[in-house]
Amino acid sequence: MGIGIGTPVGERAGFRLAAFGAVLIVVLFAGYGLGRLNNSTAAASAPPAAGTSSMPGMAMDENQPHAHNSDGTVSQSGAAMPMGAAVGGLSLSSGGLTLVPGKATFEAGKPQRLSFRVTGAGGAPVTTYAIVHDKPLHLIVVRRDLTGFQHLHPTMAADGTWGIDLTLAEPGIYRMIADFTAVVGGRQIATTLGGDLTVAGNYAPRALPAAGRTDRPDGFTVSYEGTPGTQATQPLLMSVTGADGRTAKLDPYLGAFGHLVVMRAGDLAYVHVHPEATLVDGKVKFWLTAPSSGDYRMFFDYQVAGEVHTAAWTVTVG
Ligand SMILES: [Cu+2]
Repeated sequence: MGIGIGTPVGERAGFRLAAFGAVLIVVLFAGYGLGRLNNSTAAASAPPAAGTSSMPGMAMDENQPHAHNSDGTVSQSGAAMPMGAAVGGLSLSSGGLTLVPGKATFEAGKPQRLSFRVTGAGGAPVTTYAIVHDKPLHLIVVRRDLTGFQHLHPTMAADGTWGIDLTLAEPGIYRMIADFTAVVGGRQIATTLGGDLTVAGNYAPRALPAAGRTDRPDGFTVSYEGTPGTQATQPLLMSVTGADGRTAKLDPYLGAFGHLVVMRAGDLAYVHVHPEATLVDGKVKFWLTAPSSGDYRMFFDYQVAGEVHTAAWTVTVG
């Protein structure tokens, strides 16, 4: 993700409209994050400007904290936030695009190629995607009981077929959730589509772990401060402590110091949140509005010494 010195959003907007075509080419070939669509107005985002506050209706900086919504909009803290964040991943189709999985049945514990396409009007596969957080498409796979979380990055063949080797460890029904920004006819469509994958066998669903603030993945101690709610956007601060008891040195991962995926128990509604561009006292700061009351599982991906780890917590939103 590019780091640059920008001008205020208001000034950039005029330039952006004039130079949209040129910026789009730079973005697609140089790997800068594209600004997400907002109210169907295509606008490419210049590299983020430190201290810039975005306004509703303006293009968003991918490096500013924000949440991706299912309707192709992006909610950003600092902007007027709707009550209860929009959710995605609940449907095969949204925003005029459809997820078309290949073989969706797997054998427990056996690696198998997962392939799928995203089609637009008339069933033609989409082949152009914006790079968002260093990747053209982010794929989340999780079992219906919210175990077995995986965050993957498939690759696309020229004909628009995505593929990745996937192992589903245990029997059950899994959800695949594709999070991407398609470029169709010069328009960007940011959306999140979801479909089922099944593993035959004796499915023994696990109860959601008790709500708590500390998880210990791979020898780290990972905690969060803050209380997600539905009425307002709340800050969440994640801290990562190494086995030596010291604050771990986080590496940027996919253009941010961490990625937070929040999934609702009961329907696996998906909210993906990115943090503020800089650490706050060594902690990763997110802003989150819960889409409703209920139980959630939060998955926090972070990177230390070149390796990605995932902490997870159960959160009950009142
Ligand atoms: Cu990803």
